[in-house]
Amino acid sequence: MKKLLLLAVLTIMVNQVGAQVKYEYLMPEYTPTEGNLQARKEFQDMKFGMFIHWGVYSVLGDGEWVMYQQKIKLDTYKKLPKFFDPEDFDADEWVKIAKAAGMKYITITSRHHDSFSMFDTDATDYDIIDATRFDRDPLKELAEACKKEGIKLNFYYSLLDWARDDYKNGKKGDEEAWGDYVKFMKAQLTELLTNYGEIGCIWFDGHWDRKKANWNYDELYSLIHELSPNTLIANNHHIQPIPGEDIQTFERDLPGENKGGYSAGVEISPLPLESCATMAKTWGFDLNDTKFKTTKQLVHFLVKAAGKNGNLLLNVGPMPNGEIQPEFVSTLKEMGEWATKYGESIYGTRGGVIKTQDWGTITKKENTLYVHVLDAPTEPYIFIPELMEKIKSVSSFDGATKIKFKQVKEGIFLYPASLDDESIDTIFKMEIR
Ligand code: H79
Repeated sequence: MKKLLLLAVLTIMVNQVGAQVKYEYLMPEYTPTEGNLQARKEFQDMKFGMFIHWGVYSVLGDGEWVMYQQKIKLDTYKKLPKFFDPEDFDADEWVKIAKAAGMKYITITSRHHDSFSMFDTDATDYDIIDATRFDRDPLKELAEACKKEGIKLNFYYSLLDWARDDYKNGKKGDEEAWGDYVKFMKAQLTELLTNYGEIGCIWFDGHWDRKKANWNYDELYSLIHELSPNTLIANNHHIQPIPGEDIQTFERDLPGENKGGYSAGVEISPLPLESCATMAKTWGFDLNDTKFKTTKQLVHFLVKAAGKNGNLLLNVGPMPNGEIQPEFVSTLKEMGEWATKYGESIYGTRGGVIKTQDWGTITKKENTLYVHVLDAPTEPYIFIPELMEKIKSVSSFDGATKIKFKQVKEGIFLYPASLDDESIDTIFKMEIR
């Protein structure tokens, strides 16, 4: 318990929509283990993961915020588990879909804001084993399927809770209730980290519901790192990373762009970065959500994330019968076909070589820079600013065609014979010394 003596008050100043907000947390000093640092590298190498939002809300086909948005009373909402019987759920099938898409990890909601635990937990009866007739633990089945196929498994865990009295009363200032809630979360995190094999990451969400509360991250993070030092901690709190965290998240956003509107004033940290995005609009299954993003748009998101040194966690919200909807499956298949051909330019690369340009971006692996032309410029050349490294040669992606180039002090001009406007991504390889 020496660690507790090292407690230090950490103050984080964050600009949020123009106003300075001050958060104070009591945090232990955090020195990641060697294994944790290695896990961060492996996380960065993977680049592409599947986010899964699945809960009893899927029955209503109106997204994971349905309880809040349709103002459904808790007693009424609690009838939902009775209708949740996803007989077509097949963990092997989900893993197959993720793998075929080129995804290397899966992050699934173990418990979302509605408080319903999608795993076998002793900490509450409001869970899939005690409250549904399904009587199977999907996280267990998914853990086994992932292990078989070499896919890393991560758990999303909501801090915010719409059903528990201890959360509600704790929010109103009842410290004993808050203590009970923290105890509950610790019990569940212990289960999640001991009953499902090795877990790559715990992905928190919902902090923003109590922006100024003491979330007892010192206890939560210490517990996770003690139980499983290589498990990475991400917290989608939309503020600057807090000591103890291993990944910085960007919701509906590329690092540094704040297009989702959640990351105002948040700076990019040296931690591994991860953007999460939806394939249509909502996260949980939504029957009416048919504005599907195209394969091209999603590949561009993946490439741009990699160019900014980040991963893409792309979401599916499986249907109440347990299947992933066909529109998602077909787009993911096409993404996978792209990744099979061009994955070399994504997996294991690092970004941050140049700022994203109107035409695209660059990823880097050892002595190779991959120039991703996502939107062909109107000029007959590509201009790459900022790049000071000496270029040895430039070729087409397959190496078969040499590309003319000129290096000047402002940057590099590439002169490809032609640029295909229709192509998802025209990639050139530049060798540096
Ligand atoms: O788990 C997913 C979301 O449920 C959760 N984070 C991702 C990963 C989340 N998304 N947005 N938020 C949390 C912040 C809340 C946004 C809100 Fe709204 C705006 C709540 C009410 C207005 C959008 C519109 C969501 C519900 C209505």
